[in-house]
Parts: sequence; structure tokens; C-alpha cells
Amino acid sequence: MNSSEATAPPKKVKVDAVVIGAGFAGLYAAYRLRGMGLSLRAFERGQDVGGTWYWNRYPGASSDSESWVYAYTFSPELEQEWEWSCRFPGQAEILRYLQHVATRFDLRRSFDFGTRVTRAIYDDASQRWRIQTDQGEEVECRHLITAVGCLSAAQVPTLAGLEDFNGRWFHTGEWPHEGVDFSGMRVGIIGTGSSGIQSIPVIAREAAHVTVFQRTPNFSVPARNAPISAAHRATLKKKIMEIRETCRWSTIGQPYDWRDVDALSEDPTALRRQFEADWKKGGFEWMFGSYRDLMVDPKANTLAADFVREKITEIVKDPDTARKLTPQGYPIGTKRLPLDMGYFETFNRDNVTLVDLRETPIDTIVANGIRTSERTYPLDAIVFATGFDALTGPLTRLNIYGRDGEPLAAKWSTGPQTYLGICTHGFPNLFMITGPGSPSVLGNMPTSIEQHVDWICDLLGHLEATGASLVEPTPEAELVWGAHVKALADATLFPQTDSWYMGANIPGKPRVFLPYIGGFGAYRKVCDDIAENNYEGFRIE
Ligand code: NA7
Repeated sequence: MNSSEATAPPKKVKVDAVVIGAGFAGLYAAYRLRGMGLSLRAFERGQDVGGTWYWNRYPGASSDSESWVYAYTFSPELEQEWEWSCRFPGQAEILRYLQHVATRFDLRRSFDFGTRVTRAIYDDASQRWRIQTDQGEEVECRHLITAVGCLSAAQVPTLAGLEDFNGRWFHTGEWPHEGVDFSGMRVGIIGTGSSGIQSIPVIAREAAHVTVFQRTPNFSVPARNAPISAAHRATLKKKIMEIRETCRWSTIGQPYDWRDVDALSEDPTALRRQFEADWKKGGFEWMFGSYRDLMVDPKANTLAADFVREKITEIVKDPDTARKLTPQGYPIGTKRLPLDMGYFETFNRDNVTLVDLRETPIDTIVANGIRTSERTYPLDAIVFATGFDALTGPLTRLNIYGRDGEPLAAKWSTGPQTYLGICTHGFPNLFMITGPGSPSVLGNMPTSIEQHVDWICDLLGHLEATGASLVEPTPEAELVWGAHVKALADATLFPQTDSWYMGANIPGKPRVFLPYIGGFGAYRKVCDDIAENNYEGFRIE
């Protein structure tokens, strides 16, 4: 054997399981599957671990869940040894954490980095998945586990003239690793979702001028980020088990839940006091640890929305800018609520201009900037904070073909059909971590991810123990689950709004509320009950 033969990767490999993705989900899946003694190959298109936190390196990128819950719980030693610096850690710190986890548990050796899965085809005769990569490799496996994230398929809108732009342009979700020096530049930022709201204040501090192109004004709540004191850290470490348990059974995987009080039955003075106190505290708790009728009763929701509208008017000095920034016509919280670090205050700066695209839409991009229906804004750089083809996009873009060669994208052409958001009929032994129809983006992702991976591993263990080789949801179970997910969403205010939860940000995408909104704790119980009931709704053979 010559040396090149000795080092060349095998062109065809057979393993028990393939994992796609090396973010929070893929790393934990690799850890668990290896722990079960399964042979494994894992692929990651990035050059290293990190997933969301590998790609989203835009200025100001940070977690919106508190650091002490935005972390794995599977290793008490890891929990005790890792020290978060602050309440809402930034991208670099979260990436360091995931790199640490990969090193500590020697996870990188299961992964091929810089390798994109181009196709996954199910072969009924052998009951195996055939996985192809852009590195020319083909792997056969019994179980295919997608850990591709919910917000990983970046969406750059089709705008005429982009190819003529002389400056540089970036999407927040595919940010250059070497960073971007905006000093002295005139920067245009399109989009005021979470990514825009996090990055605009930071870029405005660096750039000569920032022009924000806003299509829909967004509600936002202060994060109130702060360093974690030594005393607070000690308390957190002592109480960590209790915090974890609360997260596991709460509505959004956080250590708090809806209060047992309706906003509409609260005394107005007490309500105001409560909103103010929570506003000072900062974080999602302002909305999702608040009155339980906020997301189901339009009148209750208006109380919360009016409070934030007032805050915007108070913060933003120029009345016309304040008016343009004030959201109207949709309930607060029904678009993913951003947390901010001085977003509205940023519009008081002399070097920041707001362009309301509802009043003056973008006409075209030109060589030196962006032309709206009113005028041209000269720019040196454009930042697209325009979001993602959420939840389904990362999966349908994988080119997955199920039984009889059915493409997943075709099966889901009118909306995703899943059982528990984990499996889908016609695609045996395909397991989607935080897929559509599971709580996913409506909760703290690591909590969701660990529950999914553990549940999937238990199911694989069950197959092993019973000598079965195939698992697939029945079409009936899938229909019932889809109807349940829809009914739960329809009982809330969420479906009323154009949001990426509804697929509304992608032209031509079916309008379906994508995540499961029944609450993370409730979902966990459903999953546990199904498992206990001999995996009711699944065909196992
Ligand atoms: P979002 O929440 O989808 O926000 C995208 C923003 O971009 C939003 O304000 C959109 O306006 C705007 N947008 C999208 N397309 C266009 C076009 N064609 N023209 C003008 N404006 C446009 O994505 P994010 O990345 O901010 O947030 C995803 C995050 O949520 C994720 O990273 C987590 O942190 C949670 P619209 O509201 O659709 O009118």
C-alpha cells in the first residue's frame, strides 16, 4: 500500500448512524450515539464546530437566553467547570464554549468538517440511507439524524442591481470570519429583526454613518446584559439542578413561566408597576414570564404593546423617527421578540438615519448605494439582516429522498408534515432534531435539543432491544399531530402576523405556523407518554 492509499478516505463506508451538523444539536447527538456504542459519521459544512455560532459572527450577535440556561446539562462536571462572563453571552463566548465541549469530550474525531451533505437517499430494499457529500464520499447508514438548526438557511432578498453594487455586502448569518472593519464607512442595514436589532447599535458606534432600511417596525425589549458577579455565579452553580428542572417543564424552556394572572383582570396600576419592574429587569421574562393572557387575548396583548410603544416614544427624541419605529397593526410577540442593547437609543445618534420602506420602498441597488422611490443613499457596504428560510429550509435544502424516491421538499410543498417534529412518514429512520412541529424556536434551544436527542436515543435503544430495524410514523399519527399543532397555534394570536414562524418571509412558502406552541413541558410529557405507550403512532419492525 502506498502512502496516498493509506491516507485517502474510504469512498464507501457503512455505519450505524450519520449526523448532519456540528452545532449544539450535532455535538450532543454525536456524544450520545457514540456513548451507545453505535458507529457514526458526522458531517459539518463549516470548518469547525459551532453551528449557528460558527456562522453568525455579525457585530453584537448574542444569545437571548441567559447564559446559565443556554448550555448543556448532560455533564454536571461541564456545568460546574464552565464560567460564563455575563448574562447574555456574545457569539465569540458561546463559540468558545462549544469548542471547549468538542475538545473535552473528544467529539471532533467523529466529524468531517468543510463537508456538505449534498443528498440523502433512502433505499427500501436494504433499509438504509445513502448519504453523499460534496467531497465525493458516500456513506450508508441505518439512522439519519439531522442537526441542521432552525435558522441556518440564510435568505438574501432578490433586489435588482445587487450585482452592480461597488461596495461589499454581507448577510448576518454568513459573516466573514476575519470580521469587518466598518470605520469610516457609510453602511446600509436592511432588516430590523433580531439580527438587525442586535447589530445596528454596534455598527453605528463604528461606522461613519448607518442607514437602516426598515420594512416592518419591530417591538423590542431591553436585554439589560451585565457581568455575572462571583456571588451570583456561586448561587447559580449551587441552584443549577433546580434551574434545569424548571426549564425542562416550563413553557419556553426557561426558568420562569406565565404568571397565574390575566392582564385583563389585573388592576391597571398594579399592571403598570409590573410591566415597569419587568422592563427594568430585562429579558424575555418581560413577555413570556408575564400575564398568561398576553399571547391569546388581543386586548391583553394591546396592553403590553401599548407599554412598549410608549417606551419607544419616550426613548426616541425625534418624533417622526419615533413614529416610524413604532409597530402598529400586529400583536407584540407574534414576530420573534428581539432583546436589545440600546436599539431605540441608537436612533438618537447623529450618524443614524431611518428609512421607512413602507413609505419609500427600495427601487434598486445601484453601484454606489441603494435607491428608494425617493432618493439614492450612497453606501460603502450593505448588511442584509434579512433572516432565514426558517425551520423547513435547512431540511428541504438537504435533498432528502424517502421511500420510492419521494423528495422531502415535495412532500412538504404545502407545509411540513411530521410526527412530533421528529419523524415524517415515508422517510424511515430519519430523525430531525428540533424539526418543524416541535417547540424548537419557541423555547430555549439547548433544552429542546437535549430532550430531542435523549428521546431519539431512547427510541434507537428500543429498536436495538427489540431486534427491530425500522421506525416510521403512521400517516394517521402524522395527520393528527399536524392538526394538533395547528389547533394550538390557532388558539393564539401568532397566526395573525406575517412572520418567519408562519413562513411569511419567504416568497411562495406555504403559510403554516411551523413550531409547536403547546409549551415545552407539555411537549416533553407527550413525547414521554408516547414512548411509554410502546411508541404509539409509530410503525416499528
Ligand atoms: P428576521 O427576524 O426574519 O428579520 C428579518 C428582517 O429583514 C425583518 O425586519 C424583515 O422585515 C426584513 N426583511 C426581509 N426581507 C426584506 C426585504 N426584501 N426588504 C426589506 N426588509 C426585509 O431575521 P433575523 O436574522 O433578524 O432573526 C432571526 C433570529 O431570530 C435568529 O437569529 C434568532 O436570534 C431569533 P419584515 O418584518 O419581514 O417586514
